[in-house]
Amino acid sequence: MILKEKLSYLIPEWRERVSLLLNDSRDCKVGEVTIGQVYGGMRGIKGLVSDISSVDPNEGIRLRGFTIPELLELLPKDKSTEMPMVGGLYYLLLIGEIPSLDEALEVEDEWKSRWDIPTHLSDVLQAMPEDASPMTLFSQAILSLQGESVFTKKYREGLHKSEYWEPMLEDSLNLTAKLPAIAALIYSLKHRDGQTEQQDPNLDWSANFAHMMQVADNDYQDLSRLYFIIHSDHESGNVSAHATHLVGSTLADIYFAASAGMNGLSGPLHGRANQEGLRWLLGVYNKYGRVPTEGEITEYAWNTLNAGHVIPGYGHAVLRTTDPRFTALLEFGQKHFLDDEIFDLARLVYKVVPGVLREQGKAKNPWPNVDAISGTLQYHYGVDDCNEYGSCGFYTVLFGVSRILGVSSNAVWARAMGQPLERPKSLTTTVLEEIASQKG
Ligand code: HAX
Repeated sequence: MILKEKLSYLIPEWRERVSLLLNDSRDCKVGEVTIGQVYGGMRGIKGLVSDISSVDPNEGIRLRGFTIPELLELLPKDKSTEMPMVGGLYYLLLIGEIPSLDEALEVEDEWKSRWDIPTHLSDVLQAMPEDASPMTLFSQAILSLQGESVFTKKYREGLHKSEYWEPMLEDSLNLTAKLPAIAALIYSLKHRDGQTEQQDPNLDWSANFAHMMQVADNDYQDLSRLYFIIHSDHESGNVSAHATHLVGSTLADIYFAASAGMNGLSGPLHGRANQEGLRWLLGVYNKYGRVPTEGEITEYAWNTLNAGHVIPGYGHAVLRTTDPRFTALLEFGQKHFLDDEIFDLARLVYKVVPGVLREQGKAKNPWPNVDAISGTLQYHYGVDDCNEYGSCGFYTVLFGVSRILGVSSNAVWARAMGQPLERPKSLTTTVLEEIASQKG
């Protein structure tokens, strides 16, 4: 298998590189920690490693060194598609190089050989109560596959530490292969009759998802490719990535680790901001029964802030500029949607809300993140976040499908590099007060 071959070649070099770094410079300081950071969600503390992606506050995400526009141009595409294949992205995340078309297709084929979901998974999801959120189903679906973990089986058999990454790669491929079918099944259980289309071996991973979702417009295939590429990784300190890594650091397999990550993604300050973002837009729209004026949006935004709520989709813990993932989706919509009032509203909100947040003066970043717009694109194609019984969260499942590409790539490398159990130190407030008084 191509990924295993390439990784077998790369991993020894990386082990040597890191071992040299640690031997020569173990005590070299990378920063200092303030009491504000200890009490402030560890914002900005440099304490994690990822060579797979990094976020610059003023530029945004780079995946393996490539910006989003670069990825969309360089990753291999099939002749008839506007957006690249996600198989190529997964190759890039794992191997660190842009693949050839054949290499991307090999990953796609690898997924096809592993994409069947077991009957018990559907049974588990069907048994969930009606009001269970789609994210609950998603997390359960992942956990329900845990019994198949090759890593856990090999670990029990006594696998040598240096080989841990191999079954981790197997598990990651097995899990990622099944994600489109799992997401489509969840959608069908929540919004239709619980049945999904058969997967089509002539389609790539994302197009198969669009096919199983039964979205008639072919552009949805390209939106799916774009969506799954841009949400895949956002360095390692965000909650879904960090939770996955934290749980994985105990040598839990990818099913336990990714499920934990998805539980983290479900919060409204993180992945659920995509449903909150659309809900906020629909709230403004429904209040006026039309696309409101800039003045009306300003008033609505102030009402949100004055009620003690956040404006979903705006602000970020790291970014200090418009999120390039937002821009990529904006450009897609501008190209494909001639007439869509909710999408137009999201564009208008982008003109207004940064000024409101600046005037309020609290948010360090008044600019939109990806969640300010992503829901409008799903909504355009008739994919809903909530069903008629008020069970909401499908958009976050879509975010999760993509995020598992990133966290599983990181998990393979974490095993390859022997990253240890994560265990930072906590302090009492009394100790912090003592430190503060000593420093004067
Ligand atoms: N609306 C209103 N207030 C906001 C705000 C927003 N969009 N963004 C930040 N603030 C407020 C914070 O709540 C905080 O207020 P308090 O001092 O009263 O606690 C203050 O501004 C300073 O916050 P910050 O330092 O700028 O931001 P944080 O790093 O603490 O938080 C968040 C980053 C993303 C959580 C924050 O900007 C937010 O809540 N945004 C809205 C929710 C959202 O869009 N989340 C998705 C983020 C991207 C992501 O992870 N996607 O999955």
